[in-house]
Amino acid sequence: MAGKDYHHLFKLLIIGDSNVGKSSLLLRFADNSFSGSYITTIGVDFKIRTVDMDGERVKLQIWDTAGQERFRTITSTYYRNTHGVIIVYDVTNPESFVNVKRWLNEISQNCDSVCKILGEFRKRSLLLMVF
Ligand SMILES: Nc1nc2c(ncn2[C@@H]2O[C@H](COP(=O)(O)OP(=O)(O)OP(=O)(O)O)[C@@H](O)[C@H]2O)c(=O)[nH]1
Ligand SMILES: [Mg+2]
Repeated sequence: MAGKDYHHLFKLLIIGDSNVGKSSLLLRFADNSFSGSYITTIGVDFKIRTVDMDGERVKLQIWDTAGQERFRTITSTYYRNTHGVIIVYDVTNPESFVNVKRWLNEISQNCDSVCKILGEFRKRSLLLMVF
């Protein structure tokens, strides 16, 4: 780790429909905070959190994309060199779950080989991790 403050660096990408809680998930994970007001993400944003795992420092660089269709061209360029993609949907919005299929297609078009894990994360949002 000479010259670096971590042993491993992983780049993750968060995708999913607009207004499902992507930015809120990241805000909670990186800063442990929450805001009830909705400010749509313009293009792409990112946050960093370093976690300790088995004595190793793992730096997570997490990119939060805009769900709105009009930003799709910008956000699709962020799949490059990504180690994992997190698809988020809102359990109170069935359409956002139906659209998970579209997001999976988006991943297939932009990433080479991926394996998928579906896991429940918390009350409102579910995560589909694609590595
Ligand atoms: N009740 C409730 N509201 C939530 C939860 N997570 C997010 N919200 C609210 O849902 C709204 C949208 O959240 P965002 O995190 O901005 O959604 P987003 O997916 O980043 O949306 P885009 O940036 O437009 O793609 C905000 O008003 C949040 O406060 C949750 O777990 N429970
Ligand atoms: Mg957002």
